[in-house]
This record gives sequence, C-alpha cells and structure tokens, in this order.
Amino acid sequence: ITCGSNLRGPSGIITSPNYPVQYENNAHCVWVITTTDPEKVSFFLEMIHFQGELTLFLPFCSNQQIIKLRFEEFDLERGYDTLTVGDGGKVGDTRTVLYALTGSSVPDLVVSMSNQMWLHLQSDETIGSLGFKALYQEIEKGSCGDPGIPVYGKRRGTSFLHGDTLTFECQSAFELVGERTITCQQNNQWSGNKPNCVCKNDLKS
Ligand SMILES: [Ca+2]
Repeated sequence: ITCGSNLRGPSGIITSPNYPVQYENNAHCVWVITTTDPEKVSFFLEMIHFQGELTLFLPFCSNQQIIKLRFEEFDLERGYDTLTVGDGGKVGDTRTVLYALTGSSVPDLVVSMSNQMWLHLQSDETIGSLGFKALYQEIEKGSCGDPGIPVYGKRRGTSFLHGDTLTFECQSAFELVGERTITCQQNNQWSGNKPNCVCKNDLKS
C-alpha cells in the first residue's frame, strides 16, 4: 500500500497508517513537510543586496524557517520496518538522510537544516507494530519555536532564540502548575513545557 502526503507549516501531526492500530505490511509511505512561506528567504536576500548593507545579513539569517519534528510515540518492528527522515524535499536521497529509525525507543527531536523535511516509512511483508505519532512545527533557525501561552495566563518574553528565557504568570484566581521559567536550549528544545494555569478551587478538591 502507498500512503503519506505533502504537508505545510506552521504545525501539524503525522501518524503511521491506522494509528493507534497496527500499520500494514508492505507499507510505503512518504511525507514531505514544507514551511508556510518558502519564498521568504529569497525575499530577504534581495533586500540585503539592494541595501548593500552587510549588517542587514542578521535578520536574514534569523528569519529562515526550518522544520522541527518531535515524536510522541514510536514502535516499529526492529530491524525490518523503518522510518527514514531526511532534510529537504528529495525523498530517498541518501545524501540527505538525517536518521533511519526502527525499534521501540522514542527518537530524539529531529530538526531540519532547510525549509523542508521528508519522511519515508517502509514496512516488510510480515509482523506489524503500533507505529508512530509525531508533531511537526515550523521554527526560526536557531530557535525553539513558539511554545504558546497558557489559558488564563500570560507570558513575559517574545523571542524564541537560543538562550532566550520566557516567564509565565497566571491570573489571580489561578495557580501556575509546571515551570515558571523556561529557556531555549541549543538543541532547539525548551528546557520545560509551557505550564498550566489551574483554578485554585480545583486544586483544593
Ligand atoms: Ca514488519
């Protein structure tokens, strides 16, 4: 069977066929994720050239959008069924392979270098497994992406680049549960999840 699709940013979910039920044998699925605005980069390049100012190079660099993929669940028949993840849009090009994933441990975060990422799921003719679920998000290069704002809460800090810190607060009737402060780490991952604002009365009961 064939499956998969072309996907766009800014974010979404990819699951193996039939997830959370076992995927088929002989599955051959291809997904290509592309950022929402691939033209954005060349637009900035032209602007720099026109201005002739080297200092304008920084906004260009920090505005390049890339794809971040985070697995929530992962279980493929070890050694026989594989998920290959690559950079760019040339599906199957061995020079662009980032990871060849199999087995049942949840992989680390995968971050592309360009504005596209491809995934190729290939299963053999026997024995299936649960499959996988992954969330993709478009982020600025050198950043962790927008983690969001808690419902009934607010956030201090508006930049999501490496080393940047965000601080969360909740409205007066609500208590903050989780990390008050998170930092964007070099691996493009926040040091913690966005916290929740929980009604104080609910906490007591
Ligand atoms: Ca198999």
